[in-house]
Amino acid sequence: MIDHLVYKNRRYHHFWLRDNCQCEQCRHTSGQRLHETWQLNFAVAIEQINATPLGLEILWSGDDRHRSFFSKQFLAQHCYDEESTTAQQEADSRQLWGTALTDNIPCFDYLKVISDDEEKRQWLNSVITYGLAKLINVPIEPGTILKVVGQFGYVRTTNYGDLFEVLSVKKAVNLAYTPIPLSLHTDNPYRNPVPTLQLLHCLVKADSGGVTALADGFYAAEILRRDYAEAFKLLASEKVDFKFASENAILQHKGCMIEVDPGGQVTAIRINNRSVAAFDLPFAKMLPYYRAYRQFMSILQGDDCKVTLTLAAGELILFDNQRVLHGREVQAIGARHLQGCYADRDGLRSTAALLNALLD
Ligand code: OGA
Ligand code: NM2
Ligand code: ZN
Ligand code: ZN
Repeated sequence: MIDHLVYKNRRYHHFWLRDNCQCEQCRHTSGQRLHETWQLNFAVAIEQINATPLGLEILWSGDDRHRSFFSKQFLAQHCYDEESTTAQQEADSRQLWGTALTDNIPCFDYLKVISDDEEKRQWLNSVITYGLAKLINVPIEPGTILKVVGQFGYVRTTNYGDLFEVLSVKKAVNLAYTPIPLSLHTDNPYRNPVPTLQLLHCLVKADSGGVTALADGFYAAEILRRDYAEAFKLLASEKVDFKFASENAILQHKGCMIEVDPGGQVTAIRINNRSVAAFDLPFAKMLPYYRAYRQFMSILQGDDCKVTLTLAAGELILFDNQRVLHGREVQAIGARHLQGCYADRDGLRSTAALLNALLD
């Protein structure tokens, strides 16, 4: 039995077409589906088909004699008869980067971003493409970081607050709140879900030290996959535990240091030397896992991946916390004050999509 048709050299299953009927019985004015996919006749057949200059008209056989119309634009947009998947397209739109980005970090002016939609769109699209962008001329008024988040989305409040003060304090609950250097990491891997975006805003720069390190974890993961395939496999398949505990929070989550989707695309990185718990792996995998972890860290911290910069007062970085690792190098001398804040990708992508639709 024939279960599909061919239109402009692409195959479309009859059932897929019936399910995606755009008529007013099948779609609410909001665009949302009205019929229940699981209740449609799986053996649906076509009685009559008409190719017009605008698209395809179909009369379905059987009792309901339903009529569908598919515009040629709709069919072109949804030609699933191809190798490339949505995940692949998403990965293709990313620009992986290494140390060469040092002098080319996407950089925008706060005042332009808040007053010009085109500038804002480029800022947000940079975060989607590179996983990070820098803002300059951000007022050093405490709390401004919340206004920056308000430009594209919503604050992700955690046990650290709406925003957190990165300052050296006496009784620190986290190494963050000491002057100690921090190797490249992603924040909060002990949380599920992990905050997908992070912002760091410099209010006061240290007299010396307090250097910011950044690395594209997806780029480093591809180097590991190419040069140490077994190591990549271990980090992408064995879960380890991450933990954080203080007076007001007990957090724990198990995850892979490199997360991949079923198609093999890297989707997230979880690295945090401070908070990864004692490895609890099968005996035979313990040393190979350590070796793999060390290899990945040396790639990340090495000369090919890492970018360093010292944030000046009024500078802010916004980055994807599941892709771009950050760290702090060289013990800070003198007062240093950053404000940090978490947010999520969905809000940023939504704002970028609205601006892209408006300005294209
Ligand atoms: C942190 C952190 C960065 C810095 O606290 O997790 O990455 O520059 N801080 O202090
Ligand atoms: N702070 C800065 O994920 C981490 O524990 C990194 C987070 C305390 C909010 C530090
Ligand atoms: Zn219909
Ligand atoms: Zn951090």
